[in-house]
Amino acid sequence: MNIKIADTRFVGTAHDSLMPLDEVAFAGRSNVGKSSLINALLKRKRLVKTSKQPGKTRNVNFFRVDLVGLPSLYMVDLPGYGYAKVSKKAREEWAHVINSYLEKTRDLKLVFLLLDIRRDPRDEEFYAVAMAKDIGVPCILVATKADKLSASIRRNRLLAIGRALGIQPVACSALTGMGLDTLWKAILFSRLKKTDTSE
Ligand SMILES: Nc1nc2c(ncn2[C@@H]2O[C@H](COP(=O)(O)OP(=O)(O)OP(=O)(O)O)[C@@H](O)[C@H]2O)c(=O)[nH]1
Ligand SMILES: [Mg+2]
Repeated sequence: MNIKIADTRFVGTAHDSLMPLDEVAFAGRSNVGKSSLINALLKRKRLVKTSKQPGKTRNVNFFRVDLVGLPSLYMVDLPGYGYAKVSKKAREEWAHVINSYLEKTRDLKLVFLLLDIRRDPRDEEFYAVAMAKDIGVPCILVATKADKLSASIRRNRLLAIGRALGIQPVACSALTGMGLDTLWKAILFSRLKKTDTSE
């Protein structure tokens, strides 16, 4: 896939001041690798801050991506859920931030739901899949940190996760670049489809 990126930049944490463009959101548990995946897709090392300390991303962060020969879009880094040490208040705040994003967005074309390839899906993942279905946005399951496993264990994990959630995951690694091409194809395809069916 020959995607040419002309420019990428952080443009804010709220829709209010932004011009409308297609959005692709990255959702998933804290520390699963959302920010790293955006950096990898955009071939940038430190556009999005990553951290060994979970719960780093608290806001909805918009990154504008200008592509050569294709319309611009936003990659939307959502705050990570399910960090065990976070208080009830922080969890409620998280739900509020996500819900107000979903209420405001008009241009969400695709959700990447990230899950660490070594972990089994839990309530939050089932909930996120159901929510995407509810709002009518295609959801692609991304099994992150696939570089941590050998090929045979990786295959077994993908099958197990796929069986549990009813969606076949794409194995990805921000480190080796595995799966990134497939994600770019999904981004391009989701935008084409919407354009075709618009009035
Ligand atoms: N081996 C490996 N490590 C990864 C990969 N992606 C992310 N990591 C590591 O996982 C940790 C968390 O990555 P982040 O990208 O900050 O995770 P996040 O989902 O944005 O986390 P929050 O912002 O807290 O929700 C960092 O130490 C990353 O270096 C990957 O593909 N392979
Ligand atoms: Mg992050």
